[in-house]
Amino acid sequence: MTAPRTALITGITGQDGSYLTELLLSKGYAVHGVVRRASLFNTDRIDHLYVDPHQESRIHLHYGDLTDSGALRNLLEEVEPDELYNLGAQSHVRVSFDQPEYTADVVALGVLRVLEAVRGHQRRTGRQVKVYQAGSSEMFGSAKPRQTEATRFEPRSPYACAKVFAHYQCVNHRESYGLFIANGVLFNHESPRRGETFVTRKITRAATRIKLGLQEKLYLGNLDARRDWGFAGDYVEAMWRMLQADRPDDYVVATGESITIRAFLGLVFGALDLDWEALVEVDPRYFRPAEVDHLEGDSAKARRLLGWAPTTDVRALAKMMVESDLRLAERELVLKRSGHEEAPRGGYR
Ligand code: NAP
Ligand code: F7E
Repeated sequence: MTAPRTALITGITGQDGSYLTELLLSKGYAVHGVVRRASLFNTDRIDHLYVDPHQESRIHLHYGDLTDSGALRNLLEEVEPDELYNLGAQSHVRVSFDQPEYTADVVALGVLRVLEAVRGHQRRTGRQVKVYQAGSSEMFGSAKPRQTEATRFEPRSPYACAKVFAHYQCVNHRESYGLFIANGVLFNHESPRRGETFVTRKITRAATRIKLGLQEKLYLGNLDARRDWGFAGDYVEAMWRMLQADRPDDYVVATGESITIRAFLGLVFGALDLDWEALVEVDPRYFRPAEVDHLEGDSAKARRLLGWAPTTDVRALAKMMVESDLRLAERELVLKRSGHEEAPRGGYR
């Protein structure tokens, strides 16, 4: 019997980290994840997978941070992963304008720290560690759609600039040292586990709360941007496939369909028999110093070489998120009626 493969995931507590962990566990992997120390529990998305560390478990959590190269090096020595998925990031584009230096530290230099740790580990042990780097369609910025692997990067935010640095650093380590590093250039992907300050989840949370009388209005920024929204569960499958390929490469992962925020509002509020135009207001505080107007990806290469295809279009995605957030709002309503009202959490970005 062959030993189970071992994966190390940075960003395991995030949206993608949780879906990827489920996928890898279902394939028999032992999964190790890097968790940041926080003053409150921050493992909500993986708590259903995590078993008490005192029992036999295939998921193991370690404290670490992408700003701490010593901790990353030690983790590689301790875990000896076959595959490393680098998903950790300050991933909010608007916040990256407020915290550009921190964003660059984590999103750009953090990747360099991971790559150097992998290079050192491979040199010392002779073991290959395959690396997946979580690149983003934000790197395309103002480039004309449809964007492909051949499209020039024209980043429009500190986040996107940092991801471009990370992308080329990966290409450089691949070419200079022969490491197995795949860059995924993933377009927006969402789910019921999406962070509540990203626009799709902000909309499904608010619409379902409005439906149950828990909230009156929704305040948003630019409604005209177009995004190519897919389902996160499909996109982690593409990440895994990139590391099973014969050789490392770069791949665009997208559905190929884009719609505006307005159209997404129509899908979500329409599903709840609500008129979004009467319930949504534009608040300039959510505008960005520079906007990315239109992202729409062509994932023909991933479809051809990885056999990957999305299973969920934006309409099915909106429905899935509405159904999940409706259940959440219903629970909130029960709590409110029993006198346990929670203060609504409003992301100010
Ligand atoms: P997410 O939900 O924001 O999760 C980000 C993860 O990174 C969290 O686990 C977070 O930990 C962790 N993290 C943040 N700062 C860190 C640090 N200094 N050191 C170590 N870990 C850190 O993001 P996601 O949507 O799952 O996205 C996963 C990756 O794909 C990110 O790199 C993102 O930039 C990229 N990406 C996402 C999309 C998308 O549409 N979702 C598209 C393209 C690329 P905490 O839980 O403690 O905050
Ligand atoms: O914004 C507009 C906003 O924050 C989408 C990250 O996962 O995907 C994500 O980045 C659009 C933008 O995602 C609000 O101006 C309007 O045009 O949901 P978002 P994003 O910026 O596309 C990429 C691929 C990543 O890599 C990132 O990590 O929606 N918008 N009103 C708003 N956006 C937010 N957040 N909040 C609003 O109120």
